[in-house]
Amino acid sequence: MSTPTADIGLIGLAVMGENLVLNMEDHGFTVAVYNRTTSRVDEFLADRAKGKKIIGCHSIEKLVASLKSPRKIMIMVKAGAAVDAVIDQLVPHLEKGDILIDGGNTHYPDTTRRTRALKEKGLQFIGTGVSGGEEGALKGPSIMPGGDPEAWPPVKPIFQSIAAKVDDGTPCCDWVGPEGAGHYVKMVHNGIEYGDMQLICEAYHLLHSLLGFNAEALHEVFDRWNSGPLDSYLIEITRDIFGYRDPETGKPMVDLILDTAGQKGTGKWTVVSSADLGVPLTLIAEAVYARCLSALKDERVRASKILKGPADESFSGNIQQFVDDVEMALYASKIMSYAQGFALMNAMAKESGWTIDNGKVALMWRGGCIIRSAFLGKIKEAFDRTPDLDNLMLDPYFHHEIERAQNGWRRVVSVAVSRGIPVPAMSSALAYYDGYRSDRLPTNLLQAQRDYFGAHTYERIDRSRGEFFHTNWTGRGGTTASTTYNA
Ligand code: 2AM
Repeated sequence: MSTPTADIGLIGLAVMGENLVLNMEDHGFTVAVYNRTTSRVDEFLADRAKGKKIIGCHSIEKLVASLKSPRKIMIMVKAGAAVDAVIDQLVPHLEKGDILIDGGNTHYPDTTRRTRALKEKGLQFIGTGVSGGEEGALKGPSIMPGGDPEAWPPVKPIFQSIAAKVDDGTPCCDWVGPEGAGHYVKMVHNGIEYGDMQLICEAYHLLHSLLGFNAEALHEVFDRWNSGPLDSYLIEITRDIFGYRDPETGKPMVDLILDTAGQKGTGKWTVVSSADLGVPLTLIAEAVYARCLSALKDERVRASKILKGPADESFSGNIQQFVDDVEMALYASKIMSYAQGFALMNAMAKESGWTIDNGKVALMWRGGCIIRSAFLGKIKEAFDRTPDLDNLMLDPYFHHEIERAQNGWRRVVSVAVSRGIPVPAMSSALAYYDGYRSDRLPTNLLQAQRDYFGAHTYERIDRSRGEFFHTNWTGRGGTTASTTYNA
């Protein structure tokens, strides 16, 4: 058999897989490729891979035999059972020290399970988030690898060379942490993406429905916002969407699109994890539920004929001031969303015994991925100043920014409430802010209620923490506290 020449192998030639292969080849790596339906391999070799250092393989054996040692094989197949199936096919052909990399949108517990199982077989596993869509995969994605740390040094030069780069050339790819940490961070990235998109949609709703801005005016507003603190990929594409007209009808395309959203599950996973860990992730949760509500299209159409809103749904005020206020509401809410997302990652790291460096994560998200923005550069700076920052809001830069934005933010939420425009993400973000900055919440009453009906006990403000009390509120119940009950 000839000497193996490939630096890395890739299995799964759907668009993301193909684009990653071309990106790797473009950076000087020889890539061996395999796909279950082998005609895909031939089509790829005859078309986009033609004349490149790409070795087409019709079997797993051939792929493995083409690879230099330690073998590095990236799996880009459908998340779930397909990944396990491919791993099972590969394992008998591998040697100790070989490295498998799952680059799909895998749920992080699966990555933890696979990392442990392969370690027992002497194999090294990486589960990596890859963000940036098809174009990112080709030109420079954000890459978030986690798993077996021993696997990282051999993979690092390949991943860091194909990743997006920030202005000073730093790659948007670094080691995230052990086990499922990489896929966890990618999941939170997707949750934050849900939040960012929902906030933009709420801003659009206000400007369009309340102020009557058409697509052309919206295009201008988003163009302006893109040169301020909201400067980001999502604001930029939103601007371009408003500028796009349907070639058939000549109407703004956005006006012709049905208002029901789909979702693949990563937003939901993020919210479920936040509930498991007891970390408020209110804005992303609202973003997930806003999609669910949008999907009830027929029900909403029926309800719209029955349920009345406020008598006055018009806007009376300074339009330019309100547009600026909406920008500030979007900005401040976005700060809340990222504050919650990073707090969630802190909690998960603590729970799992992982170390997740928030500054590195911000840098990985700074370029290449869907949520890339100038704002993430500021977040990186905040974590550089205080690596163990409890909450982004406490960083001096961000707390000044919130101060600057909050009057506009409050005006927008109150106008939206009084005029009947739903702004679930902006308003829940504000409630989180007001809750987080409260030294006393009404939870004293909640504790009294819990103690009243369930003898769940409470602590007192005039006694030391950790001392628990129970009151016989009615004079009828016993004095026994339900100390074993902990909900
Ligand atoms: P296919 O072309 O043979 O369908 C995205 O669906 C990618 O995942 C495709 O490359 C697809 O291969 C691959 N894929 C899906 N399920 C698979 C499985 N069980 N085994 C191997 N590859 C799979």
